[in-house]
Amino acid sequence: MSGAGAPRVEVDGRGIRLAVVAASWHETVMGGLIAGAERACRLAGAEWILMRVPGSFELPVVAQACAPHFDGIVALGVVIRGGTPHFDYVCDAATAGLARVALDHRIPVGFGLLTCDDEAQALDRAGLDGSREDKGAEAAWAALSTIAVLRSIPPHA
Ligand code: DLZ
Repeated sequence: MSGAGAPRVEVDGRGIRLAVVAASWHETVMGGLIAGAERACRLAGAEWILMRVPGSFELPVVAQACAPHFDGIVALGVVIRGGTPHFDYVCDAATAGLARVALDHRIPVGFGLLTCDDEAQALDRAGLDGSREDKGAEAAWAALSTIAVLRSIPPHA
């Protein structure tokens, strides 16, 4: 999937509280993703708290626990393909679990899970100096924008 065509979104996040739930594998990349999400929250005027989980597989359960208490979730993780099918199991479980949290709780979940063939691909998307993309910020903007869309739906539409 190409990152070309990503929208540049201006959002007003004042009064909004996000839970940024971040995995802990691949710490350099995670540092970039977290910094990007926090930068986006700060620019939008939103509040956030950061929660670290061990791996991407643990993102959904903590997102689920946060859902009743926040306006939106930003889920961040990096999974790098190895030589076994483990990659597919972790990616599928994290993706399906986060989508389920969003729908079950009707809460926006910014999807900042990088699923990469190697570390170079992940670094290129981490919002670090020299990265081409900033997926942590994109995930936070997506959550904030979707909160605004949900709030704009007329009650009797
Ligand atoms: C086990 C594992 C492996 C091999 N690779 C990654 C990875 O690249 N990224 C990541 O976020 N987590 C990885 N994990 C850990 C699993 O997500 C999970 O934390 C463990 O299986 C324990 O439940």
